[in-house]
Amino acid sequence: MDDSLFFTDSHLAVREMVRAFARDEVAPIAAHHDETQEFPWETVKGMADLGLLGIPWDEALGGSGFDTIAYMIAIHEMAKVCASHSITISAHTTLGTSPIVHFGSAAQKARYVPLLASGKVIGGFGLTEPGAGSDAGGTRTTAVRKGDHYVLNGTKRFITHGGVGEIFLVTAVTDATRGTKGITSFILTKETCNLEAARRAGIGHDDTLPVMKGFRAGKKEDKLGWRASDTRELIFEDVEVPVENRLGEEGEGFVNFMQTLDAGRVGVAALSLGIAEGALNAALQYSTERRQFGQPIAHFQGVSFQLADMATEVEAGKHLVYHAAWLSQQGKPYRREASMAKLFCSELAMRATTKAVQIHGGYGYTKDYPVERMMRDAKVCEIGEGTSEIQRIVISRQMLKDLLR
Ligand code: COS
Repeated sequence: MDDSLFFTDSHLAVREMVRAFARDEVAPIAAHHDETQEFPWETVKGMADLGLLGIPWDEALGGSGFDTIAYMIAIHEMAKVCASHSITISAHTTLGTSPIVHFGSAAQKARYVPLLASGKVIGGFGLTEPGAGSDAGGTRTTAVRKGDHYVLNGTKRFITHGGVGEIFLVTAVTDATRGTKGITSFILTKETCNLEAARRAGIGHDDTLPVMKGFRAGKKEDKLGWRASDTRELIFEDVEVPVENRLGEEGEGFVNFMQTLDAGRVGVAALSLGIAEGALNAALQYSTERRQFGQPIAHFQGVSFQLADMATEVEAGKHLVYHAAWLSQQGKPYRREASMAKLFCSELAMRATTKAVQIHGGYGYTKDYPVERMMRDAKVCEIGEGTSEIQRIVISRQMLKDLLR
């Protein structure tokens, strides 16, 4: 894709900055954090210092004042090197901050967005529950109004930043008779689970945020991929949440969260594209160095055709991702395009990383090369923020709606 199709000089400057940080700071530690599952506080602090945790928000709110395309560039570039760092940017920004930016009151924006946009505090989004995954409307968490507060009870599952985060947007049922229109969203706060590491890194904690009694992180997931990203349960036991922490009106939570996921899906598409491109770059490089039968393996058509297929699909993925980001930036409808980009790029990430491991042969199956991590990191892209099956539902429903209009 020619850079000038979607990118300006300032986009290219963001790309160079993220590329350099990913190469110099993230690449050397990615395998270690994948192995240990430790949250990479130091490099997350580095990302915050570069403004990568608030890229699309106004400077008045503490953001970097860039646009959606710049934001997607950062996710894409970071994922070429480390998917866990990339999902930290995406989950924190779209899932953990954008609902406040888009649906919050002026007071809520002023209170929470500067903390999140600067990266001082890590944010998260609590939608998924043990019994409500693809069926997001099947939420069982309840919020009962009692005077000037609500009382929340329930459990969320697979929540990115569940342990390390302090600010969360969560859904709960306020009126069980109204289906998805009885779901409301709230802003909840707690203390990070690793205060010592947060203090050491100088990020991830704010003393002025209330620690809500009964709100805590649960079990940390031991995952196949995205292992440096913190994924946990969130547990609510009679948590008293002030009415001023309700996000929007009662009953608006489901639609607000669905709109948030539309944006999140472009982010996961950009992340998937980054993994695929990272795998392509690694395979291309390796195929020129590895010699068998007296020549570099890139000279065998069995290898070079696979590289050609990967490069063609990466190119197609770029058009889908940046077109969806451009539509969103222009304020045009983009739900269908977001799902198409997510569906194509997440499945591409699996195909490309599998091919990259194959091209590396036995070495690709070891931790001596990053492609095995990339292959593990790719799988969840077909699952998180809506499975491939859900994307097909969203796309086909939209097509039928357009036909019957
Ligand atoms: N933007 C705005 N409104 C939306 C919307 C969106 N993206 N998606 C749904 N809505 C609205 C619908 O228009 C409908 O409103 P009306 O009744 O006024 O028409 C309402 O929300 C309910 O929608 P729908 O009937 O389509 O809900 P379903 O229960 O059938 O669920 C799917 C729709 C399956 C698409 C939804 O549950 C979904 O996306 N599930 C996957 C959840 C997910 O991605 N989880 C991963 C979280 S990881 S962070």
